Amino acid sequence: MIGRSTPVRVTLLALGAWLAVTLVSRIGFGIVSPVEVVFEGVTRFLGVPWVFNLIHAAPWDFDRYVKFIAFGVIVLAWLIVMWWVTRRLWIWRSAWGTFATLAAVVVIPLLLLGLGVLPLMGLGVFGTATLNRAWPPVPLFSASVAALLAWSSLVLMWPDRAARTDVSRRAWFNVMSRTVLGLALGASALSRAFIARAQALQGALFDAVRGISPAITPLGGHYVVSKNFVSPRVREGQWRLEIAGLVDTPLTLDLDALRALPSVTRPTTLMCVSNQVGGDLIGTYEWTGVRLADLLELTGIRHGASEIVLYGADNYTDSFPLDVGLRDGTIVAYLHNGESLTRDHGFPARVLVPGIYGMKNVKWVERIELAEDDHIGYWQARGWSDEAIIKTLSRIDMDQATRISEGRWAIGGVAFAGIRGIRSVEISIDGGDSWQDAVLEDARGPYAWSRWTAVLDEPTLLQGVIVMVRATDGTGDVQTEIVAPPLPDGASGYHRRLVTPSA
Ligand SMILES: Nc1nc2c(c(=O)[nH]1)N[C@H]1C(S)=C(S)[C@@H](COP(=O)(O)O)O[C@H]1N2
Ligand SMILES: [Mo]
Repeated sequence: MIGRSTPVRVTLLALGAWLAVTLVSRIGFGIVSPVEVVFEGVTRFLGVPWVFNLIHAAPWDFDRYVKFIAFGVIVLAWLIVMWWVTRRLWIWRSAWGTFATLAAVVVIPLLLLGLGVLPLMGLGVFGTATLNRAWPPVPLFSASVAALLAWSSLVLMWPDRAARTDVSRRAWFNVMSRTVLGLALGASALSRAFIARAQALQGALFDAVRGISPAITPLGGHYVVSKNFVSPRVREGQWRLEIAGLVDTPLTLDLDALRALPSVTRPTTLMCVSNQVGGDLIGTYEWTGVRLADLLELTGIRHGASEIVLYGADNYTDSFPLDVGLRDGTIVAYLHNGESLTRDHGFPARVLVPGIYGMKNVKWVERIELAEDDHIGYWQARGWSDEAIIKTLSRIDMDQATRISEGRWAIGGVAFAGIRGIRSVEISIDGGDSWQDAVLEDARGPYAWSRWTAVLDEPTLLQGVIVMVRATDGTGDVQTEIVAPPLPDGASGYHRRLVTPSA
């Protein structure tokens, strides 16, 4: 049964198992894999935008497969080297000694990687500074150690080698199983401590930076935009929401009926299409309301419906495609930050639709109509974009840095890319020649902006320094530096600001 090709087979098996575990935990649980950490680091370290250009030129979502294939090749090479080394190892006559030798072969390269190579690349210990996730690499690196130990023991126990050692399979199994168990327990305790510490440090940093936007905009702090000189006053008792058009059973709700339906609460960032680079027509409230998908569940959707048209009490209309309306984040909201909507924000109810600009988030909404064809809304008739997909934005919130420790000063701001999310934020102090990673705070939810902070050292700052910021969205696309005005589909370009130390 066991022939010459066994080591190769065992190696491939171990590699396959390892990749399977990594893929399942990535796709199923969103746990960032060491594959991505290393890939991210290598590409960033080598500064090879062409790698990404190549990947993004592919017509399908090639990106993640390239990462896994590339990393698979690296792991395979490593396994082959280890197999070669273990074959030539001096095998002691005790299970522990043999085990220690093997463990060193496996663990030392991992420690070198985690404590040496990755920090040197600026990715933090075990890659903890990457991808906005401080902890997942730690348990996964530990799992990799365990998997590789298991593999190495298989190599050791293949017959022609076993024949030359006094270590019994049972002794070997005992040692190995105990170590793997210990490793797993230790790693989970370690990573829990790590999470707590990282969160505390991060929280303290964001609290310390003066002038940074709060993650949730306090009531009254949100921008207000409407076509009206004075906001319409809608009487609660007279207000009705009609859902009509291509539905099976049209529905009319008063405010009590809307409030009685199951609701959701979501931090959602709204941004006006006319927001300038660095502008403040952006804010994040926690909105509460009923999912539009749930409302359309009640009415049914007739064949042929492809567009949702909204009508406000101020003769305002706008529309978006049906599939955008059916997104989880699209709601008919009646509370912001736990309180009834103010008149300016659309009392008694308004629509929130993540991913597209503010104008599509119709306030004082009275009628939701399913239609067959696209509809030209109020602003579209005036030349503004109909698709209105939010462009990636990043903003520096202050022009005075906060001193956080001896010789170190911090600035910060927000970044937003609609439903694509923010993967990373970088700043440049040399006009864009080089970029340094900012610390990213976890967004409060998939529809909310992310806050960032970055540290500047004193000599840089003293004379005043022009800081530039750019973000990378959740799909890996870097914010465009091409300058565009707000009309017709939103401003773009990098925000820059002269920063000095605070008095
Ligand atoms: N009924 C109605 N809804 C409207 C508008 C309007 O003029 N009338 N303005 C839109 C625009 S352009 C923006 S940016 C957002 C602003 O929402 P906010 O004032 O709650 O921040 O509302 C949108 N919804
Ligand atoms: Mo807007």
